[in-house]
Amino acid sequence: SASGHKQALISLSDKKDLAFLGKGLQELGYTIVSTGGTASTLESAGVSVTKVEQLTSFPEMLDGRVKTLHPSIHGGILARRDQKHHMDDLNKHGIATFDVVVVNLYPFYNKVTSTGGIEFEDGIENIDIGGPAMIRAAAKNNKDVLVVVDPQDYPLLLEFLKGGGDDQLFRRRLAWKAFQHVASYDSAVAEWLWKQTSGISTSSANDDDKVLYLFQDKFPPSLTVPLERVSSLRYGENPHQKAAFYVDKRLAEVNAGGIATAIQHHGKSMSYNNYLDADAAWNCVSEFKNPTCVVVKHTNPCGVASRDDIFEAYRLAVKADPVSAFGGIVAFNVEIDEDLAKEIREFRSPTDGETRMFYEIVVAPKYTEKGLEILQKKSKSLRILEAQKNEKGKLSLRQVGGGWLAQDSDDLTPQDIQFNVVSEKAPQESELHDAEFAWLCVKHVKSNAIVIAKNNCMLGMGSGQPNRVESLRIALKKAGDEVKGAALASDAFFPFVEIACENGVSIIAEPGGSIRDADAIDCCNKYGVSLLFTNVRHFRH
Ligand code: 93A
Repeated sequence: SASGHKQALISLSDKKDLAFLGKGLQELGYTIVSTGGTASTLESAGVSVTKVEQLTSFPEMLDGRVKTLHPSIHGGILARRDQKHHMDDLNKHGIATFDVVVVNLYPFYNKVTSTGGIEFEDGIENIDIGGPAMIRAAAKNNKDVLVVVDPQDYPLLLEFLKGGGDDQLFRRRLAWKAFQHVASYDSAVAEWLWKQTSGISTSSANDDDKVLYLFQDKFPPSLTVPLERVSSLRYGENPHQKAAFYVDKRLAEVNAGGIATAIQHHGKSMSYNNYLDADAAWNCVSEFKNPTCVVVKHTNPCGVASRDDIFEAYRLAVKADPVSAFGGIVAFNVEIDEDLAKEIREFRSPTDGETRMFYEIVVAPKYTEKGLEILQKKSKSLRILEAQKNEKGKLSLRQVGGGWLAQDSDDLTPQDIQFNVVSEKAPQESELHDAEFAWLCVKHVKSNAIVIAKNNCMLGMGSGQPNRVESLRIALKKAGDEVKGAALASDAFFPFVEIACENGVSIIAEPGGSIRDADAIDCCNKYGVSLLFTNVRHFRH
């Protein structure tokens, strides 16, 4: 500092490792200046502190809203050491420089997401103003001020100071982290405030105050998604693409479930494509209430089966398309115990009855200890994931060149919609059930999507074809003879009813609502097939 002795400013809400930091700085000869609570904690740990009030000659006021917002603090942080007139200013007012600023903020995010919620006024009081001001000031003057916002960095800071503290790159990294910290904090505040605006009456708004009407939209005018890099991936979709994995901090902190926060118990590290496929498999299997197994390849379910006996469900899901299932992702919506794990380990490919099935990933909500142990022995590389069910109603984001698309997640269940019978033939209970099952599956298949299913089991699917008739042909071919008496679901308008009828399906579910609906109905009547209109389209692009 100006007088040659070193000063550190510490003001922390999260007092984790504060004693360690304080003792470390004191040993290095720093004078420590702190706000009320931080000062008390340091003093109880035997570290001597100067209170901020002593520097400012002002008490903390307005219930603590103004503690550190004072020239004695901000002058000491912001002054340029290489500008004589800056230092003259400090001397004139008797202000000493700070070399180190350690601050973390009021835990706003945890407060507003705490169970039971929080009153608007309480939320407001938890918005930190003085903290971000100090962090930003210190980060701006990073050339001469070290700024630390993360308790994990205390040991690094002390090491750095012991070594003389010359490395400008290290100082810039801390400054980057500091601005990142404040930015994600402000994002959380903005998002919370956005939520507080819904339901606010706009009737009092005058006509030229159009901006208020924006708040009746579901989506905010700008999105603030605090993403945190969890890991670097070995590569992206292809080996020549670099890649990393980010977790949405807000969702992770409120335990919103989903593949991003799954626990990996075993196996090679997750790859870019692994995340995509595991996500698809987990989303699909989570859809079902009964014990279900889903096999996914390249983000499409190629086998889906529900059974009271999960063993049988597993075998059926693999048998639906054993060639595709090889090297796929297997997901369960029930706990994997010892016996099921053995079955997964031992099951032989239905194609030759010999080769043991090989999978990239197993996903389940739970494992018994034994179950886990047995799966771990299946192979070194098998990734074993324990995932929590996705919370509904989450924002879905996808990237396009230069921008992002936002939408609600597609959370509709068969209970939310109506399967209206439009044919002469009314379906039997079991046929209706097959149609619902096929409809649930088709939601998870890339458009154009056709699913053929019967007795809680997917028999064939056609996905991703640029025309629907091709998807239909593929689904029929996969279902083979089993198509007779099965249900067919189409993700969107289905003009190829006749082909389906000729091949022997007994019930068809599609959105309906096209000018050619009458043709479809006539055709089903001719073949004695049941036709259901759902009024709901299920594109997945
Ligand atoms: O209410 S504030 O926005 N006004 C301030 O002037 C101020 N200065 C520091 N909050 C302020 N702080 C915050 O107090 C810090 O960011 C830190 O989180 C907390 C530490 O308070 P204490 O040391 O009393 O526990």
